[in-house]
Order: sequence, then structure tokens, then C-alpha cells
Amino acid sequence: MNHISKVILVLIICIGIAFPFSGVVQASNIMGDDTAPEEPATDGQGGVATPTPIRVRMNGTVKAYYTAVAPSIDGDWTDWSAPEMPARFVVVGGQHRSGVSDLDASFKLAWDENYLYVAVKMRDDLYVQNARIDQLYKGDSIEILFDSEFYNDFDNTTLNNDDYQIGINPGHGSPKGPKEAYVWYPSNQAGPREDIDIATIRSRGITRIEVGIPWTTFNVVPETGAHYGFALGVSDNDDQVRDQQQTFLSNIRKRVLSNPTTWGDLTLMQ
Ligand SMILES: [Ca+2]
Ligand SMILES: [Ca+2]
Ligand SMILES: [Ca+2]
Ligand SMILES: [Ca+2]
Repeated sequence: MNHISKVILVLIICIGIAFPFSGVVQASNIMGDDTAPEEPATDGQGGVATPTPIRVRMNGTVKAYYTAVAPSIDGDWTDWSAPEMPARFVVVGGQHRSGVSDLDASFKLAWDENYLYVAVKMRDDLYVQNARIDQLYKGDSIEILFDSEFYNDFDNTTLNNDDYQIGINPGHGSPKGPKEAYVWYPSNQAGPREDIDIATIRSRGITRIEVGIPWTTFNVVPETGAHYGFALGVSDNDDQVRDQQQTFLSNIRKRVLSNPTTWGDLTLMQ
């Protein structure tokens, strides 16, 4: 019995150490991701009771602001006023990344009644995209994860039919090449998507990509305050000979595709 008590005591101490440590890591992630003054984390710490507690993922939370004027999907970022958010957690292939000049990424979000707009900036030393269709992640590309049933699935650790994984090919062969979008999940909706608008401009080692995703893609009707699971990532390949995902960065530190509770979240703001 004495030994068991010691084991339990050690377990309690370990949990006590691990739990606040993970909280600190997540909090620093959020602060780094979002410089907007209306960061919700500070609201929660103020001790002000809110009538309806809003659950957010502490992995990383981002906002998309409503735009009355749709951005022109042309690869030119000058029509965006949204805050720029980093996507620089190395999820895969850190050993293949020599530094920020090899791969670094940030993004902006906006929305209106018809589209979720995504603007991605990839600092990348070499543009390589020779893969196609469901293999497009083996070239320079974007990945968007979206859980359209955020609250009902808040504690659901497995993918279901409202969890989307979408790949964006910013240009086959070159940034000026043909664009394509592909849905891997939900698996019952897998396939290319022709109605996702994509445009790319690359200059001085930076690839800028604008994407317009119809809300019908996610089978949702957007409204202010709507809340979804969300994560954005970029894949880098610098090998002209072999199609491969050398490095993958995300705005979420511990993003695991198969477990939506590891994703971040997205709130639609007015
Ligand atoms: Ca534009
Ligand atoms: Ca690179
Ligand atoms: Ca889901
Ligand atoms: Ca590359």
C-alpha cells in the first residue's frame, strides 16, 4: 500500500507539472499568433462573467473579419486590410528546413456571405510544384483544415463528415501554372474542386496566394460570431526531381490531421 501511495503521489505531481506547462505553451502560441487588441484570452482572465461561455480551442484561435468589398483574387495583397497571422510552427520535416529563408509563412482571412477568403504568404527559396491532384501536398502548397461542427464536435477526437482537409496548388510547374484545389476529407466528398478561386504572384523569394473558398464547400451558412475548427498549413518542396513534402508549417503547434481537437479555431467577426 505504501508503494502504491508513492506512485499515486508521483502521478499527481507529474500531472501538476505537465498541465500548467502545456497551458503556458498554448498561451504563448496565441499571443504570438494574434496581435489584435481584442484577443479573447484577456477577456477570460478579467473575471467578468459572460452569460454564455464560449468554448475556444487553446491550440490557437484566429479571426476572419467581414469585408463588404470582396478582395480581388489576383495574388496582389494590397486589397487586404486584415491582420497578418503567422504559420510558422514546424509540424513535419524540420530537418529539411535551413531557416526562414527556406520556408516561412503567414496568412490573412476575410469573409462575406459567399466566400471565406484566405491570403497566404510563403517565403520560400525555391518554387517547386510538380505534383497533381491528391498528391499536390508534395509540392509547394497550402492546406486548410475546417471543422464545420465546432461545438457539437468539440470533444470529438476523430474525423467525421463535417471535417474538411483541402489542398491548394498555387500553380503547377510555376506560380503562373494551372491552379487546383483538392478535398481529401471528408472522404465521401473527396475530389478536385473547380469552384475554389486561386491566384498566385511570386516575386523576390515570396509567393503570395489568394484563395476564395465558397461556403458551400463546407456546407455552412456564415454569420457573424460563427465558430469553426480551423488550421492553416503550408508544404514546401525544394527538390526539382522528386515530389515530396519536405517541410510542413502550421499556425497550430501540435496539429494532427486525424484529431480535430488538436486544430485551432476560427471566429467570424463583423
Ligand atoms: Ca488581391
Ligand atoms: Ca524552401
Ligand atoms: Ca467535426
Ligand atoms: Ca519550395
